[in-house]
Amino acid sequence: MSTIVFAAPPLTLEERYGTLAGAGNTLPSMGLLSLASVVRKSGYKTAVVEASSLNLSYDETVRQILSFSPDYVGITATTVSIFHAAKLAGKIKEGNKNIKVIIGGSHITALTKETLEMFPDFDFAAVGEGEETILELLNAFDNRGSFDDVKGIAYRKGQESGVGSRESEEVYIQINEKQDLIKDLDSIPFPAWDLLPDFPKAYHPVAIRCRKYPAAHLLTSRGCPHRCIFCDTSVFSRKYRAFSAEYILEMIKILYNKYGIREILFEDDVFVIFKKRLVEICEGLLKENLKISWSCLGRVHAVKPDILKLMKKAGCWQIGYGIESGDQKILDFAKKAITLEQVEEAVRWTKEAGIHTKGFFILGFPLETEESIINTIIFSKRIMLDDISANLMTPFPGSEIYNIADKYGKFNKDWSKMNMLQSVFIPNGLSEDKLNYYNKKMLKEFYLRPRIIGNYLLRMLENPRNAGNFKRRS
Ligand code: B12
Repeated sequence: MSTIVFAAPPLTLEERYGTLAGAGNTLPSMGLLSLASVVRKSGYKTAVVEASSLNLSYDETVRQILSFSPDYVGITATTVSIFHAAKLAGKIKEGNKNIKVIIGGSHITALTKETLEMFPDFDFAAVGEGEETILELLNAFDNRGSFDDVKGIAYRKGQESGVGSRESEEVYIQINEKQDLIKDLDSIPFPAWDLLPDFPKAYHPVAIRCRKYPAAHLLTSRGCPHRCIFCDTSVFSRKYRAFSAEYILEMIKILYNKYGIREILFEDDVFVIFKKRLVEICEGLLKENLKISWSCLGRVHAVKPDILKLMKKAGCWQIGYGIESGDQKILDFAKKAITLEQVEEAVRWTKEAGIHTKGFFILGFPLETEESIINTIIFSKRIMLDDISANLMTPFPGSEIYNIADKYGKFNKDWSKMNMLQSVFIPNGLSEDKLNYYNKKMLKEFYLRPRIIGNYLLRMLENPRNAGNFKRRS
């Protein structure tokens, strides 16, 4: 059987978090852990090289990858890391030109053709959900079969069996039929955490999103039924599928017992929406009596006091709400399908249940004005939030706004700048300086208040690592 190494490309914390690099997130890619687990179950040799989490250089990443003598390397990339993925692919081929490089993840799924055209060192693309696709593709490689029937891939037709970049007049990008979404997510084996060197010690979330250590994150559902125009839904679509409560509790027990994990971050787009499953998870956690704390992301329209109380009892300490804007006109344009009243109510109920609240905001939507941004700043301070994150609007490939942003302002489509720190989109009537000014102002005005500073001091007393984590990489 052949060997496939999965890798996340080198992408430094500075590139992702700018001046907040010290508090950055180094959690591993759940996609790669899932893919590695799936191919291993089918008998392939595999390994995971998390260059981004471990802050590896290109040379070190390539050295580690080649040390496994792989036949194939699978790289994952979002838009901001696609150039890093291409550079890594080139360096792998310098090391061994026979290795086939497969690229997967959100960017290649959203912009398949132009990305393959731009980066010749990617031999194959996995478009969308990858578990079925990678097995079909490895099977076609190993059996020297045709790629025509492999669902969910794209490649250079006419060059697929050659190595490197053989030039041919007839070469064109072939995008095969879409892969079917996996019907029963519980059929996927548990993520291959055991393949991560130094797990969990070397992998941590953003400092302010964690209370206990060590911590791990989970994705317990795929797809989101909502239509927010800024969200890239290209990989899992709007069709919602979920792992069962039993599957999730089993994963948590493995993390708790085998790896000593004491905090879980549920990163699902829609963790709180399906109440029956949420209740089962909470009751399961209470029954198992695990000493974990956890946080999740939530939609304000989906929470009610009773479920919040149960979540608190089961260990939930923070909910991060996608609030986006404090101006209803902007929320409506963004198709967020929530009202400011719902936001206020959900945040109040969450606080009353004893759960910390974090608000995610975006500044610089189309139609945004100084007035609407000021409304957002005032709103963020008025409601009972404990933490906020305020990012500049970035129209990501795969989101509705990517295709319409040009109509509403100046849009720089340079993928390498799409890290939400730089202003790639400037709405008509605003300027880059204004956006940066208000972004800083929002954070400063929110955090430099006695209630928030007091909260932070308490959290540091509770766990001094909450302070240390900020300093670690600065
Ligand atoms: C958790 C998460 C994070 C974590 C990532 C931890 C980590 N190391 O992965 C953190 C908080 C660090 C993060 C950061 C960022 N994120 Co993020 N994140 C997510 C989130 C919520 C879940 C990702 C996940 O685990 N999915 C589950 C796994 C199973 O899916 P997957 O990774 O897509 O992998 C599957 C397929 O894509 C495919 N696949 C992927 N790679 C490969 C490779 C091969 C070889 C093959 C065959 C298949 C394959 O198969 C996998 C299994 O089906 C997604 C939204 C979402 N629901 O997916 C956003 C998302 C990926 N993030 C996004 C963004 C924008 C960012 C940031 C730029 C934001 C920022 N400034 O902080 C950074 C960039 C980080 C980076 N390294 O590139 C966007 C990407 C949009 C885009 N076009 O680029 C998403 C899609 C959110 C959205 N809906 O808009 N993120």
